[in-house]
Amino acid sequence: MNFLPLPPPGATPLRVLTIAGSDSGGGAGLQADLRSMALLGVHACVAVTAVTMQNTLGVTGFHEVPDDVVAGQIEAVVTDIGIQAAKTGMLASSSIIATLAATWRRLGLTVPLVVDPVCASMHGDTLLASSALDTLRDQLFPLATLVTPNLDEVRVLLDMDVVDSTSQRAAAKALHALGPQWALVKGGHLRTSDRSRDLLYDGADFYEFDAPRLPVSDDHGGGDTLATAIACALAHGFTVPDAVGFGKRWVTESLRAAYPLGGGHGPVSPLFRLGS
Ligand code: PXL
Repeated sequence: MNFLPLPPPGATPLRVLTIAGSDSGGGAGLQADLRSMALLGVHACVAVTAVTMQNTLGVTGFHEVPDDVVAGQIEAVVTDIGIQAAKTGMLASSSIIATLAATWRRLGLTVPLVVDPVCASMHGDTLLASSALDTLRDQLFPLATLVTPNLDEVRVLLDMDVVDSTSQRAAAKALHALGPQWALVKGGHLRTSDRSRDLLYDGADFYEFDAPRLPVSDDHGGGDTLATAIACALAHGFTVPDAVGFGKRWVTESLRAAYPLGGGHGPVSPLFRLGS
């Protein structure tokens, strides 16, 4: 596959900020984001929102980072290092989301923002308080260049069940109506198809991204890896459809390279990029 161009040694790379939670097991969350960013030749900056206690079997709990510390990390990064794109993952609470939205506006940020609306882990453990859903929809979605829910998140956010391509289109329209410039409804969890079809919508046109459904149970961190690769491509100046196409290829190859770990679900692995 064609990768993003790597910066020559010694040259300052593009910078992408991940605003996300830590996964102690190293499979998902900001650890997944950092892996993909490094392998895509991007300098990763981080605003940690929460520290989860988890392994491959599940999340046993998490500690939220105070709102002012989340805001302080973002401000420290953008006022010195500068960023060309940002992405969000686990945001934990309503007040962290409100703080992020206010900080984004206060700093006058205009770079692309990819919002991966993480609500729960793959085991169903809560990563976002249900009281935070209104704040996410009302305050963060309107700031987003792109929102990337999976079908479980569509159900929680829109109260819609996606079962086929018609309902996937309806969900993309409903999601776009909440204010992001682009909406991507990921079809990977639609187990009735042997394809994984993601649908992108900008209020006018639909774009479909298709890949084979891989029989992989080690898929921890797949959504994070997709959103991160999209953010890195946007930092390079890709259009949103081209960035999503690149992200889809990146996560598909990372799924092929996923490895078993612990007693549960292992992570997708962008280490394929290093070759063998
Ligand atoms: O994959 C979504 C995700 C994001 N961030 C953190 C997570 C998970 C899933 O478990 O733990 C911290």
